[in-house]
Amino acid sequence: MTQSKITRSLPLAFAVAALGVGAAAVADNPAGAATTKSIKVGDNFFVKPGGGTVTVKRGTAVTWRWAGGAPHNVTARRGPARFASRTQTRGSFGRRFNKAGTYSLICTIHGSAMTMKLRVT
Ligand SMILES: [Cu+2]
Repeated sequence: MTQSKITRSLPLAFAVAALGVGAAAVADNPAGAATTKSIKVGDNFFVKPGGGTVTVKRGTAVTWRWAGGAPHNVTARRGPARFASRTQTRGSFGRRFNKAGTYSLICTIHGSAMTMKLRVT
């Protein structure tokens, strides 16, 4: 009885949390395109082995999440803005992208072996 009540209430809790995030994002972006995107930081790649391109809409809050054990960073070498995370072995780094354009990102520890592109449309 108690067990099934807990199980049923969990999806509602997630839905409420998602609504809260959505409301905050919309406030930052009246155009209504705001969303979130999570990108994996592995050993030694972004997204997936071989890297890749991730496309998001303007206003998206992108979060890179460290999933491996080696030290990495997220550094923008080209694009509408420059930014860099700390070099870290765990945790995350987040940034909201409000300008359209393509960012060339690299981990400065692993160089050309660890790159990705982020397209903001
Ligand atoms: Cu790296």
